[in-house]
Amino acid sequence: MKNKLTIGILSALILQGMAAEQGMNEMWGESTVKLRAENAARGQLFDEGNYAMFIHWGLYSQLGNKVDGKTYYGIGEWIMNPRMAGIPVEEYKNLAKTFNPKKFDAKAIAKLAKDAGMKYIIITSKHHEGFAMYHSKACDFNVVDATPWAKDPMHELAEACRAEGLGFGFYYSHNQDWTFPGGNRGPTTDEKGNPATFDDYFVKKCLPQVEEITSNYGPIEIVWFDTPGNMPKKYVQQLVDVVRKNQPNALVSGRAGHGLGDYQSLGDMEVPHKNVDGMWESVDTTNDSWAYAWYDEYWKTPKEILRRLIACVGRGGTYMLNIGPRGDGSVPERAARSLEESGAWIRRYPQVVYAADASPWEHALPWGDVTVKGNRLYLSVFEWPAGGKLYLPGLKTKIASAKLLLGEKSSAVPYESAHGWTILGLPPVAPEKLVSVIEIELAGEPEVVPTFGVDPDIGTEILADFASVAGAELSQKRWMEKFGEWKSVHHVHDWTADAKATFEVSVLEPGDYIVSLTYAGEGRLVWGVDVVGGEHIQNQQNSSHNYQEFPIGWINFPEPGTYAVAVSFLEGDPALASLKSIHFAPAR
Ligand code: JFZ
Repeated sequence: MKNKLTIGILSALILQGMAAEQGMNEMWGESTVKLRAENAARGQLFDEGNYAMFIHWGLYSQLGNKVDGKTYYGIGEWIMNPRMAGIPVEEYKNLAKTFNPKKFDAKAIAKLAKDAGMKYIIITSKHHEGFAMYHSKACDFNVVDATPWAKDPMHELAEACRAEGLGFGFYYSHNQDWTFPGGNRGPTTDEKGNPATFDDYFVKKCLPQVEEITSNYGPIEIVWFDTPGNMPKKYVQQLVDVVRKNQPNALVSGRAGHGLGDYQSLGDMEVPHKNVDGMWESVDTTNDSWAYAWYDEYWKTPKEILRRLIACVGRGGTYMLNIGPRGDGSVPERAARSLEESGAWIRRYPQVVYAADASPWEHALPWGDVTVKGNRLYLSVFEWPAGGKLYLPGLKTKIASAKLLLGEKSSAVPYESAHGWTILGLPPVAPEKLVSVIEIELAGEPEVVPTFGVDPDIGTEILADFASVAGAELSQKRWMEKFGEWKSVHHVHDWTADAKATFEVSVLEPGDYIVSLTYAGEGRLVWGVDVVGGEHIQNQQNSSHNYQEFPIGWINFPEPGTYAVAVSFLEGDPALASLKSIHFAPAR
């Protein structure tokens, strides 16, 4: 559909300055922006808030991954574990004698979460190593009875959250307890040398502590049980029953075990590539460790936080992002800065995140991602097109209006359709430093053809998750970069002679495109790429243990339309050849 003015003329109007169009602040979801814990329905902060703060803070934080002068690389809350420093139980328990977090400031942390745009905080009440960060009467290995600080930070933090209108909840490691007799991976005998069973741990510590954290800190948003391992269902059920009894409005995390959680917790540090149905969350961290690690200065930028948050919302879920306060209770300043800057953006565009629904494309797009509110699409543009045109493949619903937003102001965006694509005319400079937003109001329910579009302007990567595979395997591979730092890839592997990984693509602009493949493997490999029914190219390239992008060559799409592009493995070690994705870039 072509509107009355050509793209050129309207672009000129845009360049003359953003036309301030009021009416942007209609009540699309003001109530959601002002969604406060005290008036939220059960699960509303989770399901509409879509964004939360995770906090890992405990005795391990004062070590910061350094023990006797040696640094251990990996997730800091596991420092006691043999896979890290292997600290004996009694030596670890002695750490409590020096825990004195004088810089802990509950109000500042709650304000940080609020300013970040987060809707609740979940903090470690007891992690795997067994130290309770609250005043527990069930076990004196806790922050009040065992430390010189002798304060319960959780009362202050719960109160500070309430004052900011945030929800509050606890992480609790219900199966693992490395310091209490009978805890999973803990001592197998008690102080008298008598055998200790899991039941001993459960009855003496776990169950009473879950009673405590669900009784003594006011309304709880979520009890975040973790790593159930082989914990028998009867125990998990008892804990869930306690939560239901004491906190009927609380959710139980997906990691309670035996499917007894209220939602699905995905694996760590990953954002799904495809839409996921139902209530689910991704948990991630501001650097690469959950607990504070002195060396870990690799922080997510404000833009990366927004990219992962919007991707989670775009796939239909909730994003919980972690901070790891230092042993003195202070929050790493760079983490705070990224949270505050990304939070400032969310305050300008709350409609993109809060009570927003998943993208009808069901995956990210080359320039960014889409979230939905009713019949409004919010296009979050992370990579601003230099050519002044943004390409949107497969939108079938008629457009009523298209606007480039600048906070509450906006300007009309010219658009036209061609071969099932919508081409939006944009000014040469992005209006926002981090992410610019285009609002498309549709004349009805969003309906799209979710075929991957080969963007005529910027590179298009299509992950192996989206391939149809025959004669090889497609599976998710997970590994740890550093200990506990989880990565994952969906890859095509175990190739047979006539195996094919086929990608369906929509092409708007015919012509030559540079095709590259991202893969891992060993030695030199020969890959083939076919436009099914059209050109075949192949090339030999080297390979690497790590996933790396290698060019294969130019390939031609003779006219606009939908094509099948098939990747084949022709020479090399088929057992180690692991295909992660295919890339298309205009050959210009
Ligand atoms: C667990 C903890 O062991 C870790 O210390 C941290 O608290 C994290 C948030 O949760 O780690 C996990 C748990 C589950 C998976 C990966 C790491 N998983 O399902 O892939």
